[in-house]
Amino acid sequence: MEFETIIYQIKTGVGVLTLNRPATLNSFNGFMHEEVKTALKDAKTNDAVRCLVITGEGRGFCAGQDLSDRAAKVTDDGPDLGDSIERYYNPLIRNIMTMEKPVICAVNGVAAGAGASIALACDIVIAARSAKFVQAFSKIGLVPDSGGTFNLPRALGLPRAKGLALLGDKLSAEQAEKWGMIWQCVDDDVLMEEALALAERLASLPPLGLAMTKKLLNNSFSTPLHQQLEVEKEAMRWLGKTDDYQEGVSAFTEKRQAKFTGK
Ligand code: T3D
Repeated sequence: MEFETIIYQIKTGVGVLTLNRPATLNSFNGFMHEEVKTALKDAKTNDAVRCLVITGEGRGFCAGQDLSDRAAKVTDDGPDLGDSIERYYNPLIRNIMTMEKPVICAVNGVAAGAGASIALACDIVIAARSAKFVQAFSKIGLVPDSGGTFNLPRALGLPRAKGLALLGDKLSAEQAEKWGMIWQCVDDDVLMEEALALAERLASLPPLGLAMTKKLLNNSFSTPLHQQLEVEKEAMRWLGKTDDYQEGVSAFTEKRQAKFTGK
């Protein structure tokens, strides 16, 4: 598929979506939102994609909204940012968090504003040692959007989420790993190699089980225990009848590599 503001490629079960507006640290304009939406739709529906990696071109991952689009006052009372959030950012986060496939964020450089929120919305975040996470919103009088106020305290707990969101300080990838906000921090030159290795591992695992695991974990913070136990039970009942469960058990007992089909 041909795009102008992103690169989207599929190889060995893995889709790689690269944000590609490096001159503005891959910040979002409306056109890039549309192209990302198209790529995410393909990743969601295309059987050739069993895991998606999102990364950025150049020295940044994503600096959130392109602020040059916001510099001019479009109306006397200012722009309707709620409209932009409803049209672009909220669907983007829903598309990532509800995709029935694992999404890895390979944070190659600074992730600021909605860029940081996108990383937090992904299932596994692996970051280059030089990368930074910045809750840039407070410096321009906004709130952490794109699920930031939801995912940041869940990843870090309230005290650290509040410190980062109110101060807008840069958080290094190393500190983010120490605090448990991301899965792993790796040397810059091996970031994509490591991200793709993780993605290929995930692409070879049973898709239905992974999709259900993601869903249950994402919902767990807003579900009471008795209900979560019921949901787990029903998931096990359903997954136990899949071909992939049979294949997994057979491969284990026969001491061979399993081959999962997603059925
Ligand atoms: O509006 C809506 O639709 C509502 C939704 C909002 C969602 C949001 O994301 S709000 C938050 C928007 N983002 C920011 O506030 C971040 C702004 N950027 C920064 O604070 C810094 O650039 C960084 C901390 C990300 C990186 O700093 P640094 O020193 O490494 O790089 P730099 O020199 O500031 O930036 C490099 C270039 O990218 C520079 O352009 P130049 O001077 O080389 O021509 C800079 O202007 C440009 N750039 C960086 N971020 C943005 C940007 N251009 C447009 N929009 C940006 N967000």
